[in-house]
Amino acid sequence: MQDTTHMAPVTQAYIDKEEQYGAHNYHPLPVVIERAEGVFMWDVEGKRYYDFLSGYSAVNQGHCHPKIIKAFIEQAQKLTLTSRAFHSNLLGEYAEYITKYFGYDKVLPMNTGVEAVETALKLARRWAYQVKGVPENKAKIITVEGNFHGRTLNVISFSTDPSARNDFGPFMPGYVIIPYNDTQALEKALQDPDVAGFLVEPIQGEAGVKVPDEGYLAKAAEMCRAANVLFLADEIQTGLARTGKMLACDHENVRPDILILGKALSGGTLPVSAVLADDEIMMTIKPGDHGSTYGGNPLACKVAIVALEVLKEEKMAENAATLGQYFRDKLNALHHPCIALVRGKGLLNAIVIRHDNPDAAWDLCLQLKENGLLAKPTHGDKIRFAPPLTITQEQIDDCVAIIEKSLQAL
Ligand code: IF1
Repeated sequence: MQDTTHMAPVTQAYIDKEEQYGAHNYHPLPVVIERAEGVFMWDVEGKRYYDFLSGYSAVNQGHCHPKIIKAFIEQAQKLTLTSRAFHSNLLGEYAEYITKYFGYDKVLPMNTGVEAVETALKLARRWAYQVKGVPENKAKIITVEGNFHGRTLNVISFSTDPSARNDFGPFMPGYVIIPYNDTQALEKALQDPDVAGFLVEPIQGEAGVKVPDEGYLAKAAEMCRAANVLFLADEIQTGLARTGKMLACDHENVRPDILILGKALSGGTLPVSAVLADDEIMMTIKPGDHGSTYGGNPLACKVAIVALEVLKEEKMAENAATLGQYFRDKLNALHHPCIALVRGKGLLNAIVIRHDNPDAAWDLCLQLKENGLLAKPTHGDKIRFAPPLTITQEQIDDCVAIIEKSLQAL
């Protein structure tokens, strides 16, 4: 897409250097950020923006949350990594804290989201062979169209997005792909006795914030239980208060057999992810069967405890629920011809742009940037709006005014 804006020299210099020496695996908005705090980011020219992407939901607690940063600095000056070859004084404390926080027997700590997804898939297969009794190498995982779970070769093996798969083959077998939000398709797929698990995002983030029908998750979980198949919830983006509940599954009182967390688990400071499950599943992993250099490192443990604490202390799920509804109502009240649809839950929202210009969503994001709000299109005609959960009603009003002003310029 051609950028129509001419960047100031200081910004352009940063962009040029990145282009020269960095892989071109992204197409960022032409803005160079050098500082952030709470809901705000400042670029190298000192201009302030509202952050409506929140690091893809990794900074739910707001940028550089003072309590999280304080814990980070104190721990970083003491002990950052022991590896799992030795115990640390923090892993037990963290494991107890997070398992009690979400109500599971055990946690397997990892780093990035996709590592947690890979871990969950390995756990489901291991459980299928050792507990369910699926024949060796026959375990299958059911997944859905439009899924996004990360970028490793195994995970893109079941992606339905050509740009995520093209020229990366060959792919991992053992995945069955069914339509999202379709319990009849799930019912059929569950008839296969070799199915180990069903992996699903409670709301599909990358697909453009696709919210399934009310009751879909509960029905799916019930059908999995009846078929002795594990329900794996990828809450890496929807979890940790983003959708107005601590977990998106909480909206339907669904308790996943395997819960996958990431992103905001560290409040945007370093990669921290986690897989939670009960002993029947988790204890199929024996010493040496799985691990990672940084998984469960003391710095991550300390930061994750505080990142989880502040979600509750500052009632971020409640704020997301209230202000998310307020935000959607105000967008709908614009009755703007370019807004075909507003959808989302809590503060995970998106608009679908209606415009004959195929680059309309991108152009709108450039206008929003000019007017002091940063957001990014996903899959062409959708723009995700996901500010930190610390945002206030006054700031939402300010941002809706920016969105309205920017739409006029389309
Ligand atoms: C990119 C968006 C994409 C995720 C869910 C696992 C992962 C993600 C539900 C993997 C990561 C990030 C990755 C980033 C853009 C962003 C993203 F939906 F959040 F916008 F791609 F879909 N499950 N999502 O959303 O976690 O390994 O990245 O820590 O890859 O471009 P990760």
